[in-house]
Amino acid sequence: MKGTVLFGANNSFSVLPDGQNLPVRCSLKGKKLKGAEGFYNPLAAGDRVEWEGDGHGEGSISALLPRSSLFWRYNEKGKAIQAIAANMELVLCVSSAGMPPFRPRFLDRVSLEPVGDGLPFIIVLNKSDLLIDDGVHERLEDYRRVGFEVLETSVTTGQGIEDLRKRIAGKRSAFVGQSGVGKSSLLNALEDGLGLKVGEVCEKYQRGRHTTVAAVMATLSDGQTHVIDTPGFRRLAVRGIDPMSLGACFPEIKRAQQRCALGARCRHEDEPGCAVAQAVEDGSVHPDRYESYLRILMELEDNPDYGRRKSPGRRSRSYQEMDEDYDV
Ligand SMILES: Nc1nc2c(ncn2[C@@H]2O[C@H](COP(=O)(O)OP(=O)(O)O)[C@@H](O)[C@H]2O)c(=O)[nH]1
Ligand SMILES: [Mg+2]
Ligand SMILES: [Zn+2]
Repeated sequence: MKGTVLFGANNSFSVLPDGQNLPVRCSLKGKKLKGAEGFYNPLAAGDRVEWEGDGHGEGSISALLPRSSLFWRYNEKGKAIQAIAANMELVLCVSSAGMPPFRPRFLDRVSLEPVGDGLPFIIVLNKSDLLIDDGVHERLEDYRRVGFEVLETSVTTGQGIEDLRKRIAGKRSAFVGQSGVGKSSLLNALEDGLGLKVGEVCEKYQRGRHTTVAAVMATLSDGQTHVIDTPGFRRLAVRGIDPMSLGACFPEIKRAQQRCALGARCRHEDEPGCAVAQAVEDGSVHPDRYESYLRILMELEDNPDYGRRKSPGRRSRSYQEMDEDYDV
């Protein structure tokens, strides 16, 4: 039989059988799951699986079915890809106007996979009831200019919740972002009975607590809209992108890079005749987006296992130093 993974970890998963509305607790059949080889974890919320009942109300999963999309992160401890949400049609990156502070560089990192995969990527600025800094407005305008959709929401005042509901209606979407920005609160605001756990933001560090330990898929009462709530990450290491393809994951850099003198060989760092550097000068690429690009480029070049081998001595800044900017 086929079913969809709602949540789970290690060897215990909640699977919703096709055509039914009560999930079944399933374990994995055997040590290695067919189809999940090479991943840090075998299954993500939203995964489609082949499973069979054990006759006592539980079941076992025998195979992972092919994924139409995957949101993943590189697990630095496990040195492997950790699957977080699967088979979604939209990715929403939730950020907040404050508590924790708006982190455009984190947002840029999150955008790479969806943009690279051609999935719609929507920026949600939650907590818009808090004072929004001019700098934040400026960056949001720039994201709109680049072509991203931006929604401003507040769980406190209800602003934007209906727009959000319309945007995700009938689709399966993944809500990602730092801890404490209000992902679970937003989903609970969409529907009363969803009951996703809401955490507090630690005043001292303005960090959210990691209340969602693994991603959870839930279905709204229309029966057609599926949402995946994911745990917040403080850091998002980027791997798995060929450094020479990175420019194409930034829509505005993609547009500019076609005019680089070196053509496809240009890394857009300090090459002569680089049209991206020119675009930064004339304002069509925001300097902060360009900075994101350069940092991620170096990170990819520094991690040859998951990208092209770097040429020695090319790095100008230490990786540690760069890290701190997106470690909220
Ligand atoms: N002021 C304000 N606080 C919010 C809003 N949305 C969520 N919060 C608070 O932010 C904290 C973290 O929310 P939570 O949903 O757990 O964030 P998550 O970690 O992204 O899932 C909680 O204390 C929420 O009450 C909002 O729109 N405005
Ligand atoms: Mg949460
Ligand atoms: Zn260039």
